[in-house]
Parts: sequence; C-alpha cells; structure tokens
Amino acid sequence: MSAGKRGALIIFEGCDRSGKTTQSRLLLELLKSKDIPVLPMNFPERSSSIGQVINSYLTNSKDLPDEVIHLMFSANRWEHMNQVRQRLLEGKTLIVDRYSYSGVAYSAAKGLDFDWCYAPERGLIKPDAVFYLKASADDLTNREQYGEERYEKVEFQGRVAQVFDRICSKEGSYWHQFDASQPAKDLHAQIASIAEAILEKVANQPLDKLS
Ligand code: NYM
Ligand code: MG
Repeated sequence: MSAGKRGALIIFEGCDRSGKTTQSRLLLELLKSKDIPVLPMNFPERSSSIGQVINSYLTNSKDLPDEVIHLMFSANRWEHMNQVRQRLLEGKTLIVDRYSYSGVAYSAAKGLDFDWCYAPERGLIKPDAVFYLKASADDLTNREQYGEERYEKVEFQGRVAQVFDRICSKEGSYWHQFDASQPAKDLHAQIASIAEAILEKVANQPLDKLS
C-alpha cells in the first residue's frame, strides 16, 4: 500500500443502456491519464464457474428460480471480495460496472421482497461512491436498442428504474444521481470532478461494509 493510501471503490449503477459502460470507460481513461492506479471491474463477472451459470441464465440458455439466480449474483460478488479488498488496499481505485444495487433492483422488480434481496449483500465492501445514471421516463420508453438478454424489455426496465429510485432516495450522500440523457461528455465532466474529490477524501479512511 503506497504511503498508506488506499484506492476508492466507485460503482456505476442504472438500467440497461443507461450509459454506464461508456461513463466507466471515460472515467478510467481520465484517471489513467493522471497516473492514478485504477482498474475496471464489472458484475456479473461472467468468467468464474458461478459467472458462467449467470451468463447461461441471462442468455436464456438456462432457467432458474428467481431466488436461486438472485443468490448466484450475490455469490458472484462474494467470490471476488478478497480480490477487491486487496486491490483497494494496494492503492488501486476500482471502477465497477454494477454492484449490489443492481442485484436488488432487478430481483425486486420481479416481485421478490426488497429486504430479502438486500440481505445477502450485507458485509460486502461498501462503495465510496455510487454514480446512478438515471434514465428519464421518455428515454426508457423510446429506447429501441435493447438487446437479446433476459431483462432487456422496456416494461421491465421501468420497474427496475423504480427500485433504483427507491434505493437512491434512501441511501446516503455517497449516492450521486445524474440525468443519463445528457451528452456523454457533459456527464463525464460532472462525474470526473466528484470522483477526483472522492479519491482524495477516502485515501486515509478504513474500508467499510454494507450494513
Ligand atoms: N444483473 C446484474 C442482475 O440481475 N443482478 C445483479 O446482481 C447484477 C450485477 O445482469 N441486465 C443484471 C442486470 C443486467 C444483466 O449485466 C447483465 P450487464 O451489465 O448488462 O452485462
Ligand atoms: Mg446489459
């Protein structure tokens, strides 16, 4: 751990096609250009054996009960926690495409109990910041470019958005909501200034857990 400074755990959340992948890439490139140690991650992480089951489920080649796939998504985060902790303590900032909140939002949108959905997430490393890219109602209904994966349907995304809104309103100041319909460049500028302040702020703080 260089000079005792840890990296920050930064999460992007939002519906499918909300621009998370673009924004996480832009932030990654910016931090790299400033010689800040930074790594991208994403959940689900599809390469592990659990990740492969999740991939089969998302691509509709496998069916599983809602509760079972929910716990698989959570287990997929748990199986990476040692790696996440180690990287952060080594001073690397992690920019992560989706985390526990997607787990809760997609499963609760199917009708599973919100608190039941959140329970297996308790104890995971708590993010230092969540950047929530909120798609407008128009955006959600006008989007034609959803893909082929499970969940990529306008009506379902609307329900997912409602759960994200609920989480955002009850989480603390580490949640930052952005209008996802802005030009990517403008959005990036706002995200970058918050991210840089967070890196400074958390460098000497201990890691916390989701509770
Ligand atoms: N997803 C993602 C969940 O349902 N639960 C989770 O815990 C996570 C991390 O996986 N439609 C869903 C949301 C997405 C899908 O993610 C694949 P991505 O980022 O679109 O590849
Ligand atoms: Mg997707």
